[in-house]
Amino acid sequence: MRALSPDLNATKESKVKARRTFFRNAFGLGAGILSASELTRGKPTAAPPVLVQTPDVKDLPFTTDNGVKVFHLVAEPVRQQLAPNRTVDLWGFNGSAPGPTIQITQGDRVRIIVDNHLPEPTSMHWHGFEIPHNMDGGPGISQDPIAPGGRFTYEFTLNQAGTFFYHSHMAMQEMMGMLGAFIMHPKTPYTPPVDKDFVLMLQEYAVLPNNPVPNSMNMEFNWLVLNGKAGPATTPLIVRLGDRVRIRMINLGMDHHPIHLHGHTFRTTGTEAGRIPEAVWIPGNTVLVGVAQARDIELVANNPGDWMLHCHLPHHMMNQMSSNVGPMTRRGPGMPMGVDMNQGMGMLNGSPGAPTGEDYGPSLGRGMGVGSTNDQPVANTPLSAEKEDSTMPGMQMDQDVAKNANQVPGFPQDAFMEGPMMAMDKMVERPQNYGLRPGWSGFMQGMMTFLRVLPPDQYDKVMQQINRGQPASMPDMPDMPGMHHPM
Ligand SMILES: [Cu+2]
Repeated sequence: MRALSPDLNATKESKVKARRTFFRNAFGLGAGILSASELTRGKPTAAPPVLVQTPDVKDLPFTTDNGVKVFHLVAEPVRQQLAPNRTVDLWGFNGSAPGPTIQITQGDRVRIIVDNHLPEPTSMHWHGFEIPHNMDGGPGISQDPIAPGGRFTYEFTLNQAGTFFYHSHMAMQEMMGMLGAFIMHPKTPYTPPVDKDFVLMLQEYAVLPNNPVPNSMNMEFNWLVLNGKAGPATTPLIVRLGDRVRIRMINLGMDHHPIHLHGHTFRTTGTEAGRIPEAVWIPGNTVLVGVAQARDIELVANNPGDWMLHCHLPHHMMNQMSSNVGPMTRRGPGMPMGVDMNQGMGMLNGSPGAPTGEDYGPSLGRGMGVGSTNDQPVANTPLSAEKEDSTMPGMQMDQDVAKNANQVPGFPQDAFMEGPMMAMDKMVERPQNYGLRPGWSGFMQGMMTFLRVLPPDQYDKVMQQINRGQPASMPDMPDMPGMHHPM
């Protein structure tokens, strides 16, 4: 039995070692290391596949038992920090949501032990796998649900290749985070080979203010995450100028996400069912990743810069969506409890007659009418300096707005969307962010990250820091030091 843990944050040396171990395991060799030429015998143009990197998510190690790769997944409640000062209670696997990434090679036989540490039954579905029906994880259909405290062992041979995923097949549990990537590397490597291969999982949560548990029934999502992190807490994808890059995106949620990359044209090269033949690769700079779908894109990173990679739905490029919940997102008196619908939820009417008036508690919902006379005073944040000071002590909030701003229909929009005025570079500091333009973090929210295409010297500098393992600092700080106005 040999444990494998390709730790992507490890030193270069240990990474090389892990990669060798991976290939040794992947190709079923107990001893000896195959050279690249041996691996690709008869295919001189093909290099061995690189392991995928899933920023902010670990890989799942495995052991081997008579040639079977054995994985162990634990379904459990997890605490997940989506962004500084926003830690929520999700359900996931092995300590995170999404759960750890599984990487295997086409042809592998795998055994996956699933333990249920949730307070209710669950199931594990292998999305798109061509496996026997009794391994499909359909609760009540192909098997009994896995009882709380129970275990189910799945075992099957995988002859497919591509970007796959696993998820709970209990619908509401999916919306609590229960997803993970399952990458099947092809037996014969794809051509052309890529230098970097990334996985991004797209999820969304509706989290009411002052409440750490997502409302899985809600249709309005205010936290949009990539690999469990919302911008600016997402970890950028780091590539060297000239690299060929693959980015695999997986969507499990209630919305489709048009993912847009700046500065490059890519080809869509794969779906949730595997590789698309090269003759029908589609060029684009935006790819729609629908619910339950995966899309692989590939590009040559030939344009240096810190390029935004993000969902283009405007509401998915924000955090908190405080427009609808007003001052309750702040540290104030908290959510009023035990009052009637009018007083407690602002559902009927009140003073000054705004359904989401400042005096009432929050509700997420459409049509709150930013720009109307009534809603202006409470649109996105308390607009008076006194109110602001009282609700956000310690926060520097210089507001660059015109003197007559309140007379302009439509005001406020982005100036008060918690973005431009709330840069937090220091709070999300990590090696991958090294050298970004000061104040950048005020403009990266929700389903947003970077593809950083770095010239060799900058690339080496960032990689040095990554290899040194400089820790990311994202503390929950009561007074939010480190926040600053970027202007
Ligand atoms: Cu989106």
